[in-house]
Amino acid sequence: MRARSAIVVSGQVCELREVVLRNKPQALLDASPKASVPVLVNVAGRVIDQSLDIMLWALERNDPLAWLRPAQGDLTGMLKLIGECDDEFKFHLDRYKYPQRYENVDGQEHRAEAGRWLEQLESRLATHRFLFGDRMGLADAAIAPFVRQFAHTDLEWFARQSWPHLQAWLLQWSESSLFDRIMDKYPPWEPGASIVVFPDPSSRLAEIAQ
Ligand SMILES: N[C@@H](CCC(=O)N[C@@H](CS)C(=O)NCC(=O)O)C(=O)O
Repeated sequence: MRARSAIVVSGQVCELREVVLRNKPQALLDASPKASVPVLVNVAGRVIDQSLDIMLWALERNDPLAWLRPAQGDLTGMLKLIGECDDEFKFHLDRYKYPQRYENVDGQEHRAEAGRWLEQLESRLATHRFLFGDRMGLADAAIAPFVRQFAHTDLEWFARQSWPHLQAWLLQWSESSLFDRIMDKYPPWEPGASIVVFPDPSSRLAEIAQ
């Protein structure tokens, strides 16, 4: 989702191969033995297998909405916050969402820990519409998918928390035209399948910029 958002915004055009994780195609394992998604193979054959690196690859090529140059702060600050999200917040999110996959884990404790991290997002969003100022940036696009997963684990509980700015930020993102584009569903790829172009060629950047 992260990677797709940056690909759409930067205007890169890719061949998309949808992967079902319980049935990973050999072509994925050949490209990246780590076998997690997303993986991007560029035209020179470089394999990029971290979603944040795919975002940076796309935006370094073309960044028309200045996602790498936030209205407040800088790229280093955004990368630091994204790093916290990927390490600390994601650790607790996984254990809140799937406590049964871990030994001796209390999902509610991890929800509370993850919630503490969200408090700082709430404070940031109390002063600006987005995490680094009044324009959407890399940090918003990289972090929102995980906050959405957290919210959807128990939507009623999430709605009861006094995080009005965070809730409004998440709603705004999930109602955006960019969100619609990146949530499009595709059939799983298999060898010999016809090429699927992403983003859909009818995509219009002007809509997304709103
Ligand atoms: N740090 C990686 C994490 C990627 C990751 O964990 N992807 C999950 C799906 S969202 C996955 O592919 N897991 C492998 C599996 O379940 O077999 C990134 O951001 O790209």
